[in-house]
Amino acid sequence: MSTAPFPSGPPAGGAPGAPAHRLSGVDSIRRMGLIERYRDRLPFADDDPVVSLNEGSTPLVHAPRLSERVGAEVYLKYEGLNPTGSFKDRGMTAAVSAAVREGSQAVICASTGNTAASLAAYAARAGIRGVVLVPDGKIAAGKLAQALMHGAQVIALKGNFDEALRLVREIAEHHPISLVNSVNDFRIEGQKTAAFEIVEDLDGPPDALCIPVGNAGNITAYWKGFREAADAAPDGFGDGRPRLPRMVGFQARGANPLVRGEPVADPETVASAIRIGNPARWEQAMDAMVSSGGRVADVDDAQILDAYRFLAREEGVFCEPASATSVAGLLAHGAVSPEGLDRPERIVCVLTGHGLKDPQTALDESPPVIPCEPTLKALERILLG
Ligand code: AN7
Repeated sequence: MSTAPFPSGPPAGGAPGAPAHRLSGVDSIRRMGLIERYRDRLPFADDDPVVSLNEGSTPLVHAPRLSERVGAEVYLKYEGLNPTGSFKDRGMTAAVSAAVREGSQAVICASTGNTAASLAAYAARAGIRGVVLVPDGKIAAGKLAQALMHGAQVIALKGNFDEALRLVREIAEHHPISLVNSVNDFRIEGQKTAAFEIVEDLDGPPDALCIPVGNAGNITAYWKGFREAADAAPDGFGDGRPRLPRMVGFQARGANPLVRGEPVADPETVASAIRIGNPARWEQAMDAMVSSGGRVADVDDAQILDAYRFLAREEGVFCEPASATSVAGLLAHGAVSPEGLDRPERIVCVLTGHGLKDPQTALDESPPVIPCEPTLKALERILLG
C-alpha cells in the first residue's frame, strides 16, 4: 500500500477497465423476470398470471482477495441486487403469482425483515393486500421502510420470529389469506433458480456452496435447484467435475439450532435476518448438508462483522450482516467437513441481502465522518496530514 496521499497509476493487482461492449443475449436475459426465464422448470403454464419485478439473473462476482485468503476460487452470488435487495424476491414472484392464480386477495408472512419487504412490494405489484408480522424492534431500518412504503400492514409482534411464524400459520389455516413464508413450496420453486444461474455461469456447479441458514428455506431451494440441474445434464458438466456441490450452511452462534441439534428459545445475533431459533425446514436443510457431503457450523457476531467489513472494504461488495455469515463461516471453518475429503477448488458464497438494508449496523461498524471547515486549508490539512 502506497503512503503517498494521492498515489498515481493503477493499484497493485488492479485490472484495467474492460472495454464497453454492445448488449448480448446474456444481457437481455438480465432484463427478464425469473418465471419468464425458467418457466419450463417451474410450475407455471404459459398463460398463468405472473407478478414480477424482473427479479433474478443476479451477478456472480469473482472475489480475488477472498480467494487469496481461502486458497480457492471464490465467487459471490450477489442476491442483494434483486428488486427489493434480497433473494426473497425469487421466492416471492413465484408465491404471489401462485396466490393470484388461486384468486387470493391477500398474502401474509412472518419475517425478520426481508420477506416482509419483498411481500410488500409484490403485493403492491399484484394489487392485493399485504400483511407482515415482524418481531418488535428487531428488524433493520431499510426493511421496515420498504414494507411500510409499499403499503403493507406492518404488525410488530411482542415476540420473536418463531412465535410470529406459528401465529401466521394458524391465521392462514382459518382465514382466506395466503401464507408466503418459505413453508410455501412456491417459495422454494422460485428460489431454486439461483442454483440454475450459478450452474450456467460456471458451466457446472461449484465444488461447495456456502450459505447462511435461518429458517432454512434457501438452502433447501438451492439443493433442489442443483439436483434438478444435475438431472438435466445426465452426462455431467465436462472436466469430470462433481455433479453436485457440497452444501455448507452457516448459522450465527446465538441462533444456531442446527449446530446444537435443538431449538434455541431466545435466539440473539447482530445478524437480525437470521435471528431464528426453530427453522421450519430443519430436516430438509440437514438432508441437503449431510447427503451432499457438506456440513453445518456456526460463527460468532464478531466473525460475522469482520467478514461484513472485509467484503465491503476489500471486495467492494456491500451485503447485510446475515449475508456475511456465509463468508465468515468459510473463513473460520473452510468449506469441507472435519472428515474433509478433497479440497474444494471452486466455491460460491451466497450474499443473500444488500448492505443498505441495515444502515444502522453499517454506521455502528464504521469510523466517524470527518468534519471540515469550508476552506482549502482545512481540507488540505485533513488530506495531507
Ligand atoms: C439476508 O425475512 O427469514 O434460511 O423472514 O433475510 O431461507 O430463512 C430472512 C432470512 C439469510 C436466511 N440471509 O434464509 C425473513 C427471513 C438473509 C435473510 C436468511 C434470511 P432462510
